[in-house]
This record gives sequence, structure tokens and C-alpha cells, in this order.
Amino acid sequence: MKRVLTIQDISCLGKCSLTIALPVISALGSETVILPTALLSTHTMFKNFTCKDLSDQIDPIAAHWKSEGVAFDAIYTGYLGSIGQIDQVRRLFDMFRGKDTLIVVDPVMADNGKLYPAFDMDYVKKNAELCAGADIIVPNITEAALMTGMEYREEYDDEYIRELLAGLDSLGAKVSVLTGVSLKKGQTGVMGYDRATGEYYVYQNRRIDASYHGTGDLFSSTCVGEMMKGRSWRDAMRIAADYTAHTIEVTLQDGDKPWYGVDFEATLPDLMAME
Ligand code: PXL
Repeated sequence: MKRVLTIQDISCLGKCSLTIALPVISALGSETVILPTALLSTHTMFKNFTCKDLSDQIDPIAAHWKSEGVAFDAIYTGYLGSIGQIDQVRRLFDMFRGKDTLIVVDPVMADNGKLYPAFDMDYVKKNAELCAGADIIVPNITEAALMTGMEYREEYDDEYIRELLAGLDSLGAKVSVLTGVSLKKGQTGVMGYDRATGEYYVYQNRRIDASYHGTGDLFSSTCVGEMMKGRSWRDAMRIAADYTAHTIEVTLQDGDKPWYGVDFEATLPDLMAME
């Protein structure tokens, strides 16, 4: 069985980060090892959330695993709490990067043209450095614009996306994938660039007019789980985009839907059947 380490916060209530990564990657058939970076009462879109930083636990936990001879087939990082934590995670990559370890970085820090409340431009710079150590990065357009110093645009064409991808590629990861890319009206999806082959990959599906928290985490977790099943990054992105869109649609039909996250619990069985 493949073993995936995922490093991100636990938002106790909120359906994001570890409360998505753990069930989704496990359901896709990989052992999922978690390294919580902070414990929050809710995600940061709620008011008055509590937050206990767990930075002091990261190094001892990693050292213990090392002493146990643990190895990982993939390391996947999401929302991290501070610049110091990014340095810790970079050291952890060096400790556990094996010949075939896939490192996936989702530089979670911003959306819709804005940084999340906890972050500033120093954090953006540090996240760009973290991306350099990854095999695959999956930022959204806002995060990509911030990390590359390019202008954030809501209206754009294929050329703007290619320029963003070129900027991301220069950060150093092997594959750069931009999420939330709408190349035609009514559609959205991903566009990626693979440095080794020089090829672009575009996948678009229907755009649903609803924005939900945690959908980026759902997309990234699904990608990681699908790649661990042996799928190419392109197939994994396609399935993850379809699964995320399907989950948003199902959530919209739920009369009791929570505002803070999507009903991925209802759609996990459908993910199992996706090809
Ligand atoms: O879904 C991304 C995310 C993860 N974790 C926390 C967040 C957010 C987005 O706001 O606040 C704590």
C-alpha cells in the first residue's frame, strides 16, 4: 500500500485541509499519515476562530519517524501557518525525499485576488521557495500571480495563463498546474505545464456559479490519491476537476448545506467509480 504524508492544519469544523485530505486520500486506497501544523476551532473564514500553533511538534515528530525508518511515497502540503513552518517543511522534504517520493505543494494562501487573513508578502515569497522543492505545484490564479509578481486578472486569455505558467515553472517545480482556469464562458478547470516534455495540458469542464471553501483542498487531495493509484498527473487532474465540480453540484442540491464547505461525504462513493 502507498503511504502519503500530508502536512496542513486541522480546522476542527470547516471541511478543509486535513479533514478533507485524510478521508479522501484514505478512501482512494493510500495510508494517510497526517502532520497537523495548527489546531483551529474553524477555518479562517469564520469570525473569532481559535488557533493553537503546533510548530514545536513538527521537528520531534519528524525525528521520531526517521528513527522508526518510516518512508513516504508522497508528501503533500496544504495550508501552513507561518514562515517558520515553511522552513520546517522544507527540512522535512530533505529528510524524507526518497528516489520515488512525489512531492506535491498546494501553496494555499489566497483566492479571488486576495491573501487569506493570516498572510503577507513575506509569506508569499517563502511559499514560492517551498514550490521550488516540489515535483508538482497546484496554485490557483491568485496564488500564482502573487508568487510570480504578475498582475492578477479576473478576465484573461490563454496567453495570460501561459505566462503565469512560465513564471511558475521558473520557481523550480517539475510540473506546474494552475487551478480555477476558465478559458471559455461557462467552463472552468486546470491548465498545466510539464517541464520535462515542454507540454501543456488543458482540461475544462462546466463552471458552476458557486464558490465554496475547501474545494481547492478537495481537488488537491483527489489528485494526490489518484496519482498514488498510478494515474498520470494529467488523468489525476481531470478526475479531480470532475469530482470537485460534481461535489459542488451535489452540495447545491442539499437543502441543509452548510455555508462553510462542500458535501464531499455524499460524493466519495462516486469518486471511487470515476475513470
Ligand atoms: O481551504 C484552505 C484553508 C485551509 N485551512 C485554513 C483555512 C483555509 C482557507 O481559508 O483558513 C485554516
